[in-house]
Amino acid sequence: MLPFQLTLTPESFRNHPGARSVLRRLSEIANIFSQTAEVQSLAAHNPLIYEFVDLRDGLSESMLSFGLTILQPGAVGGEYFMTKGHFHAAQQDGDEVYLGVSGQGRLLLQSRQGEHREMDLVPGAILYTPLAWAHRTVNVGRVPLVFFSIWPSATAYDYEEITRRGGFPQRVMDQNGQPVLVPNPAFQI
Ligand code: S6P
Ligand code: ZN
Repeated sequence: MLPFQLTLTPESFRNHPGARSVLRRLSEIANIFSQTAEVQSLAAHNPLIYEFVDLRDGLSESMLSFGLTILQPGAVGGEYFMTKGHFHAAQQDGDEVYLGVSGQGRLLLQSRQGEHREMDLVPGAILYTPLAWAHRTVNVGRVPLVFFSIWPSATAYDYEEITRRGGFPQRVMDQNGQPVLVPNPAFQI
């Protein structure tokens, strides 16, 4: 492998050799939103919720993986657009760093014991997620939320545990144009 450089733009990441864009439309992640009737009403349109431009492919386990996420603005029944969220699987946990590039977001975190934290993901913010804290991002603004993430390539993913728990302890709802954290009654460890 040779040295290379990128800039913090979607185009730079998309055009990099080996980059892979993962597109998540509403139909694929419908079960993460609490308002099922509103999910149904948006089903025909099936909006793009986010794109994750992933530079994991082709990297060996001793390397770093990284990517750029572009999370669209919007809401489903008052719940802001968000990512699926994941743990990094127990046998291959790894810490992770997020860097806010543009837009206004929240990072939701939960530990394996069910503790939770929320942090602002805004331009210039550097957010450190320690091993074993699951993470989900939420766009609480009116423009796309763009952020950079970097983590050890050996890290594995666990999305199923998030589904099993009913999501994260907190949800972020739009109340009169303002993001408000509300407890998620469906959450269980
Ligand atoms: C990777 C890191 C992010 C997410 C991306 C999409 O460890 O946490 O790059 O992969 O934001 O989110 P998700 O939950 O669909 O993987
Ligand atoms: Zn992650």
